[in-house]
Amino acid sequence: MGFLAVDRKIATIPQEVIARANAKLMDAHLADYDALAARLVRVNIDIEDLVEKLMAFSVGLPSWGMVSGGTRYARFPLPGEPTNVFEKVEDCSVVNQLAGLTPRVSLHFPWDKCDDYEALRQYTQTLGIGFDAINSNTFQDQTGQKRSYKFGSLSHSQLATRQQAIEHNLECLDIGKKLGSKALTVWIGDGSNFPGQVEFTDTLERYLESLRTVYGQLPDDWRLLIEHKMYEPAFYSTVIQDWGTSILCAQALGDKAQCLVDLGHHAPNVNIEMIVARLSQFGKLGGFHFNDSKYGDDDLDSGSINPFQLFLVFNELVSAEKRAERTGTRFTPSYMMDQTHNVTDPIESLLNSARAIAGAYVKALIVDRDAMRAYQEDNDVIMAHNCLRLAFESDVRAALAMARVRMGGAIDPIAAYRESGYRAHKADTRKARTELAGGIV
Ligand code: RM4
Ligand code: MN
Ligand code: MN
Repeated sequence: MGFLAVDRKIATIPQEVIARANAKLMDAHLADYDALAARLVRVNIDIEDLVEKLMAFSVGLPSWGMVSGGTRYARFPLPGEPTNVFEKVEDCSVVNQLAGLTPRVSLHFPWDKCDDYEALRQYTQTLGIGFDAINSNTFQDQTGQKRSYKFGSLSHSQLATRQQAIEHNLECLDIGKKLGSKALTVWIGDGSNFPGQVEFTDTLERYLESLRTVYGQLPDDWRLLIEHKMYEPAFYSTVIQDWGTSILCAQALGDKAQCLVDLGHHAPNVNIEMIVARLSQFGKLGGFHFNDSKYGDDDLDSGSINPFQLFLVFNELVSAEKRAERTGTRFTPSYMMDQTHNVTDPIESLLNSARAIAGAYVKALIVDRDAMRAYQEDNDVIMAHNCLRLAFESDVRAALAMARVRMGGAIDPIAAYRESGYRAHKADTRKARTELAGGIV
């Protein structure tokens, strides 16, 4: 099999560094690729189709995940981490260069505020990166802010606080329009910590009323993504606590409102892949925040804890894609990551995550759906289940590596990244991020 590196015009890591790293692994990679191709031929799958699909697949990076995060207790900064949105975008382009598949960044305001959005747009474009959904933040107070969000934002009991939260979302829309984003993700921390603290119906009613104003200003080709979360920071009740409330709100608002599923925002053991199926069946699956978790909203690297769940989610996505093809409808959820990197270099975590997400997608693509359907009709449980198991247990790494190589990326992204000395160089040239306070991101 040949090897066709795209000549990328812009690269943050010198392309010869990647080429040198790849040269060491190329023979083994091509042998693995041929072996995988031969195995897939036996089940009537052309590996070239898979690589093509992979190259067309993409997932957005979280700007807030580019810096080292922390827990409630502490944050341990990483020398060379970005200190502003331009540097965050620069690191995103490194991830994209090495791993491919991550050509967009999702910004979070006011964290990513800057003085010149046109300059940001142009800079981002030269690095081959585009903008995914813009995220608003009314779950924290910002310096100089008139009213506090301590007791809520879009659902706050006082109109003036709700108004302030609405205005922040409208400002996010304006920034997003300047940058060329096409979606606004709204996640609120509103809720209560004690029974009796709020009236459930009133808070949701106020939330909807506020969001209607934001929705009213949404351009026609945008969508409003509603992100639910079971708890935290509100520990007794959350206003948008689950996908049920999320879909009700999306339906009440209109066609441009859809639901965003963050994998870490559910109770343990919840069947998330089924939520995905339900939302897509009713045209309300708008996007994802990929991450992994063991206990709560841990924001760990995608695929690091429960790769089978990630695969099952993609199994539903591929089946929804196929249904859309059959019915001539559009199915275009926005895939994004939402991770916090407390003890790893964010670039390395995101490289691993891109591989895990794309891997789950390819495995979902090789599920023998016709056979599975026949077994389902026949109630042949073990064989239907095995259609999933066999796909999940396949080693598809060579297909992923080939997609990366063809996009100018690395066979082993982390090895190439380490060989480049990128972070050490940034530690010398970027100013240090000093605030040491705890905090999720
Ligand atoms: C929340 C939620 C949001 C993200 C913030 C930082 O838990 O996942 O998507 O914007 O964290
Ligand atoms: Mn999220
Ligand atoms: Mn979260």
